[in-house]
Amino acid sequence: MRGPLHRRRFLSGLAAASTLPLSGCFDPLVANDSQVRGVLASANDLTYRAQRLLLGSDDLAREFSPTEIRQPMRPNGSTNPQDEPYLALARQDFASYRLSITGAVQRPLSLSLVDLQAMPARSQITRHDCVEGWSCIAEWTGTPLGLVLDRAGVAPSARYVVFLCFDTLANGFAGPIRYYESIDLLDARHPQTILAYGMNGTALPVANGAPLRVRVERQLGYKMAKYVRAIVVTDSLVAYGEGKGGFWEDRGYDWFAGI
Ligand SMILES: Nc1nc2c(c(=O)[nH]1)N[C@H]1C(S)=C(S)[C@@H](COP(=O)(O)O)O[C@H]1N2
Ligand SMILES: [Mo]
Repeated sequence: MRGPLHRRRFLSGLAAASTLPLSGCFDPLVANDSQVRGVLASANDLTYRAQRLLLGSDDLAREFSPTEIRQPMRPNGSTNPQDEPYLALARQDFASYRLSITGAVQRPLSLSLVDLQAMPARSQITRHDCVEGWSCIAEWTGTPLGLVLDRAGVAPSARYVVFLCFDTLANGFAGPIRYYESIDLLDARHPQTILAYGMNGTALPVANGAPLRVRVERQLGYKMAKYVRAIVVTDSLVAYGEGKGGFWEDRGYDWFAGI
């Protein structure tokens, strides 16, 4: 059972959305050219520093009213992971799911959905902007990531939070790779950054990242990891993927995808 949201999930017409035609975030900049990469990397660094200067760390993304919910919440990227560990959990409606929180923390954690739902929850109606140029508005419910981090006790040396996902994506030249993402601790502790288990009053649908996905409301869609299986707190991103901090970042997208 996935908590009080569970009984309402079938009332939602959202399941139909998973049959919509899908497209990935295909990137014309996949160039391996190191010069292109170097320019992108320094531009990214500039963007990050400029935006960090301009954005107060607690400025909120706009929140909408229930009548403004713009649906369907179009599923994108992975929408139906076929990885066996994921399928095994899904078959039991994620009853034995555990989120692990490890790395630079004083108390590594392993939390069930019930554990997460027993913590204070936050709901917010926000706009999701995909880098491909479409957006949706949905209500998200989940546990503030900051509370989970406090429970684990983040070490002073830590700078980033890495999200490791269940879903494997095909990747032409380097073989299949699991989706992953990362954000800095400022965004991780932002009041609207939540580990969402609910969407529009129902349990989070598989297409949108069940059982748990990240909402980082001031950033683009690809930052919002779905199918999160583990969180690692760290001072460096080099050990993950190709070292750029995320599946799409490794393919040329900005790490700091502020909107
Ligand atoms: N694990 C995982 N998370 C992911 C993706 C993915 O393919 N796998 N796609 C990203 C992209 S590009 C977008 S726009 C959003 C889509 O979220 P949605 O399916 O709820 O619309 O999820 C992001 N998080
Ligand atoms: Mo996206």
